[in-house]
Amino acid sequence: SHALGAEQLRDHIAAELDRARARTALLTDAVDDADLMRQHSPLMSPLVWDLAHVGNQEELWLVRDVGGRDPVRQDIDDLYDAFKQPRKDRPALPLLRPGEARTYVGTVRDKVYDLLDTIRFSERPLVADGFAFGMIVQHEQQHDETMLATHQLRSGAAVLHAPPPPEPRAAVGGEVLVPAGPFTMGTDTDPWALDNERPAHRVDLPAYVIDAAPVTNGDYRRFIAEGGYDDPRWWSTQGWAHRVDADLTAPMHWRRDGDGWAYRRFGRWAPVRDDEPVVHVCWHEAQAYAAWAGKRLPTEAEWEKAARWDPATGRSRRYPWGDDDPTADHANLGQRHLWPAPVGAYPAGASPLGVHQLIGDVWEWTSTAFRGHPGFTAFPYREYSEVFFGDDHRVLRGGSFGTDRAACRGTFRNWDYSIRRQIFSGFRCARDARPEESRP
Ligand code: AVJ
Ligand code: FE
Repeated sequence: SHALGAEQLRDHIAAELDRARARTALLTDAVDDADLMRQHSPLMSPLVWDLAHVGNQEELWLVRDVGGRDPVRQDIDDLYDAFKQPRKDRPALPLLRPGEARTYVGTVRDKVYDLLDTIRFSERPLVADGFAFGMIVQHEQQHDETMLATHQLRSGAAVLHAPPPPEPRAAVGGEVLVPAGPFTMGTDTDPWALDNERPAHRVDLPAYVIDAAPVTNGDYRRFIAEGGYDDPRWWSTQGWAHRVDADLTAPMHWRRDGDGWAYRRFGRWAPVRDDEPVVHVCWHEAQAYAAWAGKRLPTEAEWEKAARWDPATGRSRRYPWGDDDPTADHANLGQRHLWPAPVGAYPAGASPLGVHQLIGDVWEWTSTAFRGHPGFTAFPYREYSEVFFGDDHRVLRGGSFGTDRAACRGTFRNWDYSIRRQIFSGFRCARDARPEESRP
């Protein structure tokens, strides 16, 4: 949207706000009021908390800060402050009831449309290129993915429906060599990129090899069958302690089904399909699998070079396929389908070097702890990313089937604790190139 005129930018923002709200409505209208108020897992908020929190952030940033308008509901700020209210305590709070929450988010949104009619996209950094609006669009879409993860944890009959993802259209497998050399990581130019994606900077990497596709259920089943969960050799000290404590034996939502496995997705049991990327594994499981396979997880820089570097021009692009926004042909995004697509389903989304399904399907764990890029400055608030920097969080890249295209690009960074697997997390492996492989 960098080159858009003010009128086009306004239309683009309105369309993106509408698209996010339609998804929020779909996720929150799918269940009854009692279900909206219930906590489906101590890891998650009641859906009605996410709903009003989305409205409250929109009120804080757009109505009050950008617009300078009077508060709509200042009295509820503390209830919907994620830092003041730990997830496990949220169901006991005097939350807005579902009807009140819907009215609240609607009132806030009407004020935002009003503001959008008169706003000048000035040089004030918060509104330049519509940044604050883009931040709020991404915030709502991120909470929509969180709500989708809550639906996945919910017991009871299925309430979400979507067509299955496409079948494979290309034979994809093996590994891809990425030659040694520098590339540009991060961005200065993507107008809605968040603070942690900035600034652009050069990173020089030795030659490495990365899997052409995410690790599949079939691959992962071999790791289980060959005793991967019983052999501390493959696990880090911390990972093994967690494996024992949490009694991990398979990805979350899997159960044995005769000789095979089934997994529960959004209220329905389905046989585990070998050619789909594995999902719902924690960082420790990913790390142990990679060690068992004689490989390792990619660093975040290795992931991004594989996803963005164009060997023909040396330039870093927005996506593996180029600079164009994702379409349904490129990637499995946006809850269009309710699980990862089989490997080979998105040949049009491959990188020039032939790395597939980097965007969409599953968030991919990297070995990297979440920190600021060199030259990082928190914007517009420390609580978006900076307070999470450190060794406790690992970076995930690429987005899942539940990530909207507005909150997903070659530079986008997600993060979580290494024990978390209620998110739509998978991985691919990498390794150092052997000397005979890296010689031109
Ligand atoms: C970037 C997905 C880790 O959900 O905690 C939502 C996004 N930040 N509200 C999260 C976010 C504030 C964040 N993640
Ligand atoms: Fe939030």
